[in-house]
Amino acid sequence: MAFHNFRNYEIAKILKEIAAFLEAEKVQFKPRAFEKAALTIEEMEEELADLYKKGGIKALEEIPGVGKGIAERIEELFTTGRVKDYERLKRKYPVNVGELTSLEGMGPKSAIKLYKKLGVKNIAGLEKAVQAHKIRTLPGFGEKSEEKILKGIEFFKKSGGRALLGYILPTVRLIESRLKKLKEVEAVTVCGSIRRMQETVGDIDILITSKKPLAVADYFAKMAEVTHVYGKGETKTMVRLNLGLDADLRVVPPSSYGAAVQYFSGDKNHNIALREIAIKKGLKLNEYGLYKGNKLIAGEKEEDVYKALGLKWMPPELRTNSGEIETAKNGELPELIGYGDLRGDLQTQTEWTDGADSIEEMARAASASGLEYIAITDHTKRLAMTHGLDEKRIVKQWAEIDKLNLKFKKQNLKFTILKGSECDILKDGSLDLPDKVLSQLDVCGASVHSHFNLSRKEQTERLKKAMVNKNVDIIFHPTGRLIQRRDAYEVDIDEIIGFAKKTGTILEINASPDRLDLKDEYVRKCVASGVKMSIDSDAHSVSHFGFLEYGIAQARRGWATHDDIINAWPLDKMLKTLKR
Ligand code: DGT
Ligand code: CA
Ligand code: CA
Ligand code: ZN
Repeated sequence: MAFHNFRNYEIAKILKEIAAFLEAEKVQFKPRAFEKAALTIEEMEEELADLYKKGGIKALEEIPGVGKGIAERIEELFTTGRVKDYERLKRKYPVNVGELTSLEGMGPKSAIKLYKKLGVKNIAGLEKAVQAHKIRTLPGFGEKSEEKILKGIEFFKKSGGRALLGYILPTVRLIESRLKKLKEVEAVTVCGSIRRMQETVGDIDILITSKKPLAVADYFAKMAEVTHVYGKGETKTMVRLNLGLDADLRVVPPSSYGAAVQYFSGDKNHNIALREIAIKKGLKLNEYGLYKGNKLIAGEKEEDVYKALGLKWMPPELRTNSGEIETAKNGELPELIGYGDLRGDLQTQTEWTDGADSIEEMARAASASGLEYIAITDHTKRLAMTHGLDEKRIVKQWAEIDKLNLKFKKQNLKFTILKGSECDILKDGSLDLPDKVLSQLDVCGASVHSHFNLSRKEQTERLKKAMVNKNVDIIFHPTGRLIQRRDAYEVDIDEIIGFAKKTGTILEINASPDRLDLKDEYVRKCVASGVKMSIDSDAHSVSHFGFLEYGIAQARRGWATHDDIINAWPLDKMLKTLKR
């Protein structure tokens, strides 16, 4: 029987929608059960598809919060590719919940409520309702939510259907590894914005060489993730994936493979600049190769194309035509921080606040992923919804950390847990915990979670006041943006970077896929100013340490080296650079 591969986040999304539909139907209890199951599944590390293949429906029922009814629906999804109940409810409520819930703060429940009360079916309909001020009069909404919705709509329009890298990369890698295993495939490279590890991705560009291109095209078009085939042929196959993105598979001859990989890796501006260099040398560059007249002088390997143009090969993350070509000409490209270079992680949350796992579980997961140390940085009391730590609870946490470090020592586990905090910066720039507490930490991060709308001057002063505190080592997610959902707050970034240099404050590159804050442009400014940075996962569960890769990518796109990133250093050296 055919197996339909659905990833955990897709299953969770469907369950959440079912919950909202059932609530609209005024069904009792069930909505809550579906919602809880969705939350559990979202957080799970193991893919349900794998669990199901190994242990069938029994294995699904063993998941806490997943009862028989829900397990049956997941099984239906795997075996038939759909859930009948869900399809029926979707017909009854013809509203594009997926699109509406892509707006910040809009859950499936609100989406369906808007449909029931106002007939809103999608974002276009929602925009009309907002413009007619119909939202503010609805119970449970109001003027503030109307404004928020409008902001969300503006963001949606700007983002133009791009996906977060962190959201799609696991699936892209799965597809890549399956293609690699095919005997008809000789080489595979995922190019485009994904190879450059850009924070968002418009589509997926895959290049292969193969002697049996049609067999590969057939395989590609029939993958479980494919929802539509635009075209299929010897040289190009184009499909739509259930990720909501298109993927192109191009087949090129081995003699052109390097040139094609170069061309389709881009970016466009980098390519245009290379082409100009070729023209100046009396050569012609395109996706088939570098030519002198009709003679191919480079094409098989990407390195050869660069070399023939008088350039060193450069990591794809640098290719934006923002100085990398000139630098490569002079042979002075930076030695970028490597994907395996991090030794520690300086921002993690645990079940003491809004994290899902215990300190010990987080530490062991970090150790298993190759790290040598982590800082536990739970939120502080102002963030009451996360059950933020006050003076008393943080002292209790230290006792547990001491105990665990001792336990690890006895077990010969070379791993250190650091006492830390993600201390809230209050409106006036003072901190949410007193200095006599903060001074006892190993590492203290501080961040803004409120009053995003201060003037540029006030916000800058607020951050500077926190930075001048000698107990504050790192500013976490320094600009507060959420990609495609919330703009950065107004702040004078040059002033902040200058002040970080002056006060010896570290600025964070938050690796969470929707933050990536600092962004690449600002990382580059820090590098130029000699301001040190940390790359932190901001993990809220054991499965989040994988985020570090996106933070490293962002650092690389900002030209950062090993020397710029303090948690790439051994623990002792890292601690010595902190202010305390
Ligand atoms: P995306 O898909 O919007 O996230 O960004 P890319 O960079 O993957 O762009 P895409 O998929 O449109 O094109 C893939 C690569 O093909 C791109 O990185 C560079 C190359 N390319 C596309 N259009 C042009 C062009 O007009 N001129 C040149 N020289 N190269 C181009
Ligand atoms: Ca692309
Ligand atoms: Ca493309
Ligand atoms: Zn935070």
